[in-house]
Amino acid sequence: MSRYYVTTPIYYVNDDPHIGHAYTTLACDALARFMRLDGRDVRFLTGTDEHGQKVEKAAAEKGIDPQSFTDEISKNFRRLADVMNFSYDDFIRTTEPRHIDSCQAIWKAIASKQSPLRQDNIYLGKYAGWYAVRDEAFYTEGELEEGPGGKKIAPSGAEVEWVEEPSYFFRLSDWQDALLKFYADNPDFIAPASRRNEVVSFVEGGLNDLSISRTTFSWGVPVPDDEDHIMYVWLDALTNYITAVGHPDSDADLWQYWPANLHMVGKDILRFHTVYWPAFLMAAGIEPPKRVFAHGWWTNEGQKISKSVGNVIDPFELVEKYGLDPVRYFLLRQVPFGNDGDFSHQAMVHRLNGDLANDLGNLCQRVMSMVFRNCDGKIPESHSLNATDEQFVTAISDSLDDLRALMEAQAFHQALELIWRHVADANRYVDEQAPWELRKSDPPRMETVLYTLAEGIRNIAILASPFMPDSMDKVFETLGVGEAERGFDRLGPAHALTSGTPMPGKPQPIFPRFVEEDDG
Ligand code: ME8
Repeated sequence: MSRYYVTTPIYYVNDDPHIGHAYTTLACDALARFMRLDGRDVRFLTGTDEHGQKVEKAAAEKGIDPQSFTDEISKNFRRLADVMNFSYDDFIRTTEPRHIDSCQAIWKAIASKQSPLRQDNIYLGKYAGWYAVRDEAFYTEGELEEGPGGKKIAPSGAEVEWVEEPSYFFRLSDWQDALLKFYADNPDFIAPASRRNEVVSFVEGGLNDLSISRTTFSWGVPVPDDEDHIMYVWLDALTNYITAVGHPDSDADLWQYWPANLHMVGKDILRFHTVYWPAFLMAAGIEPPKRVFAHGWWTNEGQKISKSVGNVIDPFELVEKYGLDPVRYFLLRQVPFGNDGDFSHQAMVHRLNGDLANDLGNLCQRVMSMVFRNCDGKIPESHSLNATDEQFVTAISDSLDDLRALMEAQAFHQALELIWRHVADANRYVDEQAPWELRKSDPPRMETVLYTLAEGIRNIAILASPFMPDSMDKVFETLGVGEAERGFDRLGPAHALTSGTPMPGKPQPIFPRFVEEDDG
């Protein structure tokens, strides 16, 4: 069975989860569910990034020791994953012993080997330069801008501070050609294409050696054989992706999942994943991941989301207000994946009442209610299907190849568009066949039409379930489709519904319309 290993970024525990975190993990969840239904052996990893100055500072501000602080906040990310119905296989925390061991092992592996220019990969020096705690990143003078009050600001908008301390360096500058060759040999490594160009020109511009240890605080993984230093939090964090599949034990069963098929990240952390990470791995003698996709940024009603503006979107509140699957649908449908997107109440309600309540919800409710009322609460006989009936259903099952290609490209919005074309076809078929008019004039034809529609809905539900698993499970239950019969191998006429299967009860609407509360 072919393996599929997909990862989310591990989120900083300096603050509570927000819509951006939910978004990235949701995209991975839809992929993981899709690949599982497609018969692949999936490993889906998420977790929390718990070391570093930013987390240490946040704990100190609350007057709590960093370990207890991270224990608390990490739970909120796990709760988010559960509330959002994320099907992760492992939740890693960088404070776990397995991860500390793995970080020290990668450090030793890098240090024990030479760079392509035959120098030590790691050397001791002194860092004197700018650091942004918010980004946990080093910046050169040339990258900084003048902010309000003459303060120096990183391109991300984060404030920087001057840091001078002894530090180990990774000889990143020696890896420039190896990286450029890797990008050229693996054209799909960085997606979307515009991001790829951005990274290639950055690396072509030349690379500085990277400071990979800190000495002025202590919340981190100790550098092997030098207790004055802790490892730079990004080297620590990136290593989570291999820790979780057994590193440094290359005999572990889990190690079969490496290299990862996909690291999903936001555009803010592209450079760490496509420059530093493959360089660290090559230096340690480990194969780099197959692909990194950097998605875009959400704003709230046109405004940048920020705590100081007070417009942070709480994913728990969204789910409470609109329902889980509408939120899952909206986030993946509204914005071409890779682009920036804007969250607005109006757009959310428009999708919920349009695509979900009207198009898919009404289709299911109309058809299932007619079956329930007119066919004795059982899946009707199919009698003889004509060419229109057959084409209507097989067009749905035959679209799996196209859908798979879209998912492999992380084009979630197009995948949903494709499924919704089937929904539109189904609604057209209902209107054209008008089963309600056949009830008296031609009852067997009415049964055939309702059977065909139920079968169309079954196929649509299989394709849509990676995106909206709970709602599609309700559809399967109404149709009497068992849990083991919901995979992609059940698509198409060979596994069609069995006539006479009883429906469990009166069908209930799956997507109720969102009605504005009357303020007046
Ligand atoms: O960067 N829109 O963690 P982090 C879309 N610990 N996505 C958003 C978003 C927004 N407005 N805001 C955040 C870190 N995200 C590191 C990662 S990985 C080895 C270490 C998402 O908590 C997006 O995926 O700051 C972004 O990359 C991530 O949250 C940053 O999460």
